[in-house]
Amino acid sequence: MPAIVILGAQWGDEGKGKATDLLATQRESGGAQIDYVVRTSGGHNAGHTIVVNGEKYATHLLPSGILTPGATSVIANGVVVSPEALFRELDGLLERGVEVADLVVSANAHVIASYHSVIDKVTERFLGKNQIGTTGRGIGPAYADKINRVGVRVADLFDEQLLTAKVEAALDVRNHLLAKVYNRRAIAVDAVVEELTSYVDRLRPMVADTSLLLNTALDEGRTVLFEGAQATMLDVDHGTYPFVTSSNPVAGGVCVGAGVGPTRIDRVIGVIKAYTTRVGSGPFPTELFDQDGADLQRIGGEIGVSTGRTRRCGWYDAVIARYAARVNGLTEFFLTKLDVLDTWERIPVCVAYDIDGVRHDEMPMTQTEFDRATPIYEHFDGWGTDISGCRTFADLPKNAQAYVSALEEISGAPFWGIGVGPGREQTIVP
Ligand code: 2SA
Ligand code: GDP
Ligand code: MG
Repeated sequence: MPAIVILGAQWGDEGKGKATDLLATQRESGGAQIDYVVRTSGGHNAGHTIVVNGEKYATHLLPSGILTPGATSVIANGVVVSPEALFRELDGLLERGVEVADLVVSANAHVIASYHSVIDKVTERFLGKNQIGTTGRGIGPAYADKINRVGVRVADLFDEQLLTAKVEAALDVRNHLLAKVYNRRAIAVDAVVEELTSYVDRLRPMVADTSLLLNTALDEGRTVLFEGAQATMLDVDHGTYPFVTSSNPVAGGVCVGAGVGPTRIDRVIGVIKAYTTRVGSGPFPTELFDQDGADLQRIGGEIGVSTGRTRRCGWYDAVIARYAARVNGLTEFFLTKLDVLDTWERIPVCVAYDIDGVRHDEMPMTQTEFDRATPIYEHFDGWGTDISGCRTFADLPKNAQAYVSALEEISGAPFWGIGVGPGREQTIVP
């Protein structure tokens, strides 16, 4: 299978890092031969956890494939790259003695400078109770510069004169806003240029035309894994706008973000938790405010990998699963964290929404309606045993099998794998 997309089917933190690592390392067990692991959207707002032999690693801007020797990691054009975050993360892995994979960065990727993060935080403060709950990493402001056509791209860093002109153009509007609206000091062009040029020597050997690289690799029959960041419900077009990130984490965004055509993609795997979580503001129909919510949060260890924020928790939402299957054209799901539900006697699953007394089996057309959606639940019997040692579907207790089969039937795509623990090996795959 030459081109595989892995993406988030809910609001993020579904276990994309684990799924990516699993596919990338199946090489050892004679499975998929992954040659490239590619990030195509977002930036260091992502937090992907991988547990190998009990040792925990978190990747943010780097693709999870950085931990797979032999696979090349690629940061493609659709990503917003903070050089500071990039090298901090790389150095963190090197200090831990990790054998990091080769890394290639697109010349066309846009750059995040420290002022983007300042603007992100100031804007959030200004929004007050309407704030998005961003990670404060400067993602939105960097994408805004890109769309406003005043962004700085990685290739610009190697020509100081050009870089200065571009930073000047970007800061012209920004400084006006900072002074007039936010009552803040102007950002100095020289300081930004100095900050960005301090990384060029280290960055230069990594920079390439990643669209050419990836298309050539696919022509040669190599396997490319596109690792999603954030998720479908955080997509700027298809998510819970405006409570979204500023990019397109859906499958279509992968093609734009990598310069690879849709006809080249063979599999699209949606990673989905056996319940739901969300970090940041915005509507969340199955959110729990009771002991069950607190228990899911505690047992699932639901804490943001990048910001340490507590994640909001709720039951599985099959309307969202079907929506994700549709807007991404999913060929399959990877269900994670089934083990977190081990201790519940009865497990509710949202099968449809009630909106103003009307049943909706599909995502409503508008966010105003979604905001008012209340879940219609079906209940399933729990299994009351530790399933973290199960390695085949037949190993699972009968009630766990029934729960998974019921989810599969109502979620819009077949289940390819099931996670029963954070470890690489704690997985049920065909
Ligand atoms: P931003 O910073 O502009 O992308 O924030 C906009 C919204 O997107 C959400 N978002 C995320 N949601 C879940 N996980 C993310 N990554 C980290 C993690 C988050 C963390 O893996 O845990 O550590 O807090 C992520 N990144 C962005 C964000 O919460 C806003 O709702
Ligand atoms: P990502 O952003 O989608 O890569 O997910 P995160 O790494 O932010 O959050 C997922 C969390 O769940 C991490 O702590 C993983 O180690 C953990 N995890 C992934 N799969 C499983 C699973 O099947 N069971 C359990 N218990 N934990 C899992
Ligand atoms: Mg995450």
